[in-house]
Amino acid sequence: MSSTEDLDYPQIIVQYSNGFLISKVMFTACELGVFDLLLESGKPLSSDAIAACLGASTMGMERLLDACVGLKLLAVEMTQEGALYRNTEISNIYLTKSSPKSQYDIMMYYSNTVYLCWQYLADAVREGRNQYERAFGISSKDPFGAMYRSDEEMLKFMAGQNSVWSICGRDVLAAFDLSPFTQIYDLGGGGGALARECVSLYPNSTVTIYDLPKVVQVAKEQFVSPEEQQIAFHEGDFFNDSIPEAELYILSKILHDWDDDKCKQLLTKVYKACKPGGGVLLVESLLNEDKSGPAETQLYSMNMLVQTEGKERTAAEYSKLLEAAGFGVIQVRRTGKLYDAVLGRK
Ligand code: ASE
Repeated sequence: MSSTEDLDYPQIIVQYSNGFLISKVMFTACELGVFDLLLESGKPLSSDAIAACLGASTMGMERLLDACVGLKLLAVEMTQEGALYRNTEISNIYLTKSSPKSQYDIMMYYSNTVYLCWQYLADAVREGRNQYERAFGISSKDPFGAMYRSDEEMLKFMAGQNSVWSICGRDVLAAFDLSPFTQIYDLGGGGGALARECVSLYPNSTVTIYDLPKVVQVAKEQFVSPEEQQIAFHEGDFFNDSIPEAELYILSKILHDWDDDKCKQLLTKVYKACKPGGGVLLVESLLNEDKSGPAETQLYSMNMLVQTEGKERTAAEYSKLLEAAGFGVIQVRRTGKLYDAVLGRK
């Protein structure tokens, strides 16, 4: 019998109960700058030295560091001067702020924003709607009005979304040969990390990030440099403003924010704007057709419940939405990573 089936010691239940403790330890070590300090120092450090550098208690820091060792986020070696801590390879790559593949920003968004919404998961399930009113005392009518309730929150969201593309962007863009499309719009492209991956993978393409004016402003100021000449911007609200003509539209983690009606409305608009022979690329985390998994996607769908008006969907569900909007040939590619790709052609 495998440990997950042992009824005397239900390993899986214990593991799931402790799941949030694991997340919070990792988020906290990131937030306090443990991994950054150990990267910069270039040599293993004692808990006293780490605590002193980061302005933390020695007692609290030692416990946090030991927990990170247990979680394999740090390594420890015993010396005559006592225990010395260093980053593991994976921590250097993904948990330090400065690494090109850093997941720091998405973790800070999870730890400080998503976490607070999940406090009201039971209410979200009872009511079938997001929990901004309970979590932050703000109206939940317009989810992006709520998510972008301050410039700081908007920036944290944009940075968080960008960090995801540093690990998944290439795979979703390479899932199809997009080289025939040179004129591309990334609708809701935010901080531009996916646009950047796109122009690097397809050097003949130009990607225009279409997003709300305040998002575009921050993207220009903080995320995309003017030297990146293959990336352009267009300010607008894709539900209420016009969408310019292009060969390919990328909708990356957009449809999962909205209900079927809004998705059809947006896709119909995209279809009308699209050049004949062009297409739309949906980048989403796909549920299995019987909705039996993947667990990560199911959990993301719970997150869409507490934070948005949308849900994660199956490939067949996305295909139906695309067909309803007029798109013809529809192809699905699973990447084996968090996000998958669906291409619809006009
Ligand atoms: C959205 C994406 C996210 C809207 C709200 C969000 C993410 C977190 N909150 O389009 C990133 C993806 N992660 C999850 C849990 O869905």
